[in-house]
Amino acid sequence: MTTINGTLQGAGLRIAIVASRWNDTIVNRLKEGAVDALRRTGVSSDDVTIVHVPGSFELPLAVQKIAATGKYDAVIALGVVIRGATTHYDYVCSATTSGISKAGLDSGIPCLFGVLTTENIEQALERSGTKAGNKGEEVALAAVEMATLLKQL
Ligand code: INI
Repeated sequence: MTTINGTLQGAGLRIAIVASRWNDTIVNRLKEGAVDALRRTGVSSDDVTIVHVPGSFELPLAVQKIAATGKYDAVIALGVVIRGATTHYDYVCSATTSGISKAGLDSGIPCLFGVLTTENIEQALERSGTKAGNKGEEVALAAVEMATLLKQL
C-alpha cells in the first residue's frame, strides 16, 4: 500500500494571493491570516506576491492568469461576499466559485477558495479571525499542503 500526503513545509514555495477590495476591512484580516500562516510554514515573504482586484467576481480571471504563468506553486483567492437583499449575491458567488475551481483544473496549479460567502457582516467577522477561525489562514495551510502534495503525484 502506498499513501501520499502533502506536508506543511512551505520553504521554497512561491505563492500568489489574489484579494478583492470589496469588504476590504474583512478581506484584510483574511490576508493577514494567510500571510501569517504561510510564514509559519516556512514560506519566505520574498516568495509571496499579493494582487488586488475590484471584487470577488474578478477573482477568477486574475487567478487563472496568474496560475497560467507557471511562476507559482499555488494561488490563493480571498474575498468576502455578503448576501444583502439582492440576487446579485448568488450570481457573484456562483461565478466566483466555478471560476476559481476551473482555474485550478485548467492550470494544474492549486487555486484555493478563500472567499467568505455569508448572510451578514457578523458571520464574515466570525470567520475572519474571531470565534470561527480565519478562512485566510485555513486556505493558506491548504495551499501548502496541496502544493507539496502535487509535487509528489
Ligand atoms: N463583490 C464582493 O467581493 N463582495 C460583495 O459582497 C459584492 N456585492 O455585494 O455586490 C461584490 N460585488 C462586486 C462584484 O464582485 C464585481 O466587482 C462587480 O460586479 C464588477 O464586475
